[in-house]
Amino acid sequence: MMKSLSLFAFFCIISVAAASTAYPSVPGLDSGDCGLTGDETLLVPPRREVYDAGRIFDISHKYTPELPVWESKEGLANFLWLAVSMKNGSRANGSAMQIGAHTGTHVDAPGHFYDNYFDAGFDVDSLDLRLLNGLTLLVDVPRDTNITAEVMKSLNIPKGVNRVLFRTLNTDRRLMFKKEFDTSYVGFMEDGAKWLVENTDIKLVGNHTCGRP
Ligand SMILES: *[C@@H]1O[C@H](CO)[C@@H](O)[C@H](O)[C@H]1NC(C)=O
Ligand SMILES: *[C@@H]1O[C@H](CO)[C@@H](O)[C@H](O)[C@H]1NC(C)=O
Ligand SMILES: *[C@@H]1O[C@H](CO)[C@@H](O)[C@H](O)[C@H]1NC(C)=O
Ligand SMILES: CC(=O)N[C@H]1CO[C@H](CO)[C@@H](O)[C@@H]1O
Repeated sequence: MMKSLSLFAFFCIISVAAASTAYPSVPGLDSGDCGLTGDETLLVPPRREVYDAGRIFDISHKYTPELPVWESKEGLANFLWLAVSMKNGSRANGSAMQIGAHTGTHVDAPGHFYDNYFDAGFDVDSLDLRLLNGLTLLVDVPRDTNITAEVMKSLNIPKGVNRVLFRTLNTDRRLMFKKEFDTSYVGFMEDGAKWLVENTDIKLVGNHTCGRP
């Protein structure tokens, strides 16, 4: 038992250093908190965002009632409830939730934009897991523009790079922490997306990939 405790403490130190430089943490989530208080009677859930000294990052946003929802002012609101509870005599606590599949950190299925793909059953399970996991290039996009063909060209992303996470003005504006959906978010313009497909080896794009008309 003691051995596994010190291992947790070790991970914790690493994640504090790495998380502060690599990814804006979720507010209210202290990534330095490794769930150990020294007092073993006090239970604190371990929540880590960085693993193995930066080999794996958890970049998902926490689902909270304030998380923005597409074109809504209300945010996610009461999406989670205790359907059965021990306090009411059940053997276990069981939560239920209701959210749109396009909410928070998610991947778009091929059927999201193409009806024929939807009808043919191209759901997220049809995506290649090898593509969804692995080495990813984090690229900073100039903050005064949407992602156009010209911007894509200027980023000079080398051939052979398959996964790219685009960090944009959205991050600086902390849009994912604003309850009211903000339509002025930065995203790919159609010519930017076309340039990417025609001139790079990128197969996985992180963040806003919705083409603007
Ligand atoms: C179980 O549900 C009760 C409410 O009925 C709650 O007070 C308690 O914290 C829950 N326990 C766990 C382990 O989630
Ligand atoms: C327990 O059951 C009562 C009566 O059905 C209900 O009003 C209450 O919300 C329930 N509490 C929980 C935690 O499930
Ligand atoms: C990106 O495009 C959106 C929609 O046209 C616009 O509201 C926003 O201001 C643009 N952002 C930048 C930085 O140009
Ligand atoms: C990695 C990255 O750029 N994430 C950003 C995606 O866009 C939201 C806003 O919609 C930002 O809050 C994220 O930081």
